[in-house]
Amino acid sequence: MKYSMCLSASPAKFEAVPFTGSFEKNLRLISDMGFDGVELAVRNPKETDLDALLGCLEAEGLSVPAIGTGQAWGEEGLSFTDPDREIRKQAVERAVSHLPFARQTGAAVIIGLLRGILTPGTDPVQAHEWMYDAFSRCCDEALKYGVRIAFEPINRYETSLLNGAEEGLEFIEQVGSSNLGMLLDTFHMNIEEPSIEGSIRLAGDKIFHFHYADSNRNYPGSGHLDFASILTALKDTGYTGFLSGEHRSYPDGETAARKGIEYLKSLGIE
Ligand code: LER
Ligand code: MN
Repeated sequence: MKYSMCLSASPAKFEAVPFTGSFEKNLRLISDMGFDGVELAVRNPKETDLDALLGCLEAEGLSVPAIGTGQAWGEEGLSFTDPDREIRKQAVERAVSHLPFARQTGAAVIIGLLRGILTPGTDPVQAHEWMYDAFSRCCDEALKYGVRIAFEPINRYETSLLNGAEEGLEFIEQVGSSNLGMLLDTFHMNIEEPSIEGSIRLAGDKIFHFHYADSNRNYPGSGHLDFASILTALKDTGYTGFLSGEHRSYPDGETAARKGIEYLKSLGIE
């Protein structure tokens, strides 16, 4: 298994990332802990010196398996399902603007909360159509760049649009793009899935990326998820991608990241 750690290119509100502060210092720590890559959260590629970031990543020998796009929602309120057409347009443009860097790094582009929530007063069928339209456009553009899009089911307390793996897979099938797959996150799965292992097996080769956190969204080993069983199910699907740490920084970022990777590696599931 290959390991990556979620890291933001700029300060952000999202709490499930262990590291804040100096980007270069964090990269060094992450590399020293035995991670193979960094999942980079980028708010706006046009306002980020991506060449400089890439230079730092290369200096530490870290790859970029995926790019997180959720800050456009969390920090700016852009979404695929906003009732305002202009905001929907900007959300799609923002997603598309990640593609050049994704091609350069070989990263998948994650679409999680950029799909939005169901705004009060919006017809769910209409929201679904907007979402379908936005994903179709992103996938068409991404195909031109040879980039994969990883759609993330997210638990009901963060959005009411597509919470579980089964409905996520139906949506992916409906969009019908070969470059659209799924990001499964053990924290959301623990809330939404009838069986975490069963849903991993159901998603099979549509799993493009994977987030780990324990049941309490702290580092693996600090909650009640059975990671030996979860990683075995994932391995059985033939998954060869990264396990990406997206968990809280309790008791502190460095300790959490270190304990998480050490615990998962100790399970011996290669
Ligand atoms: C992002 O990967 C995620 O898991 C969400 O909880 C973001 O709100
Ligand atoms: Mn996640």
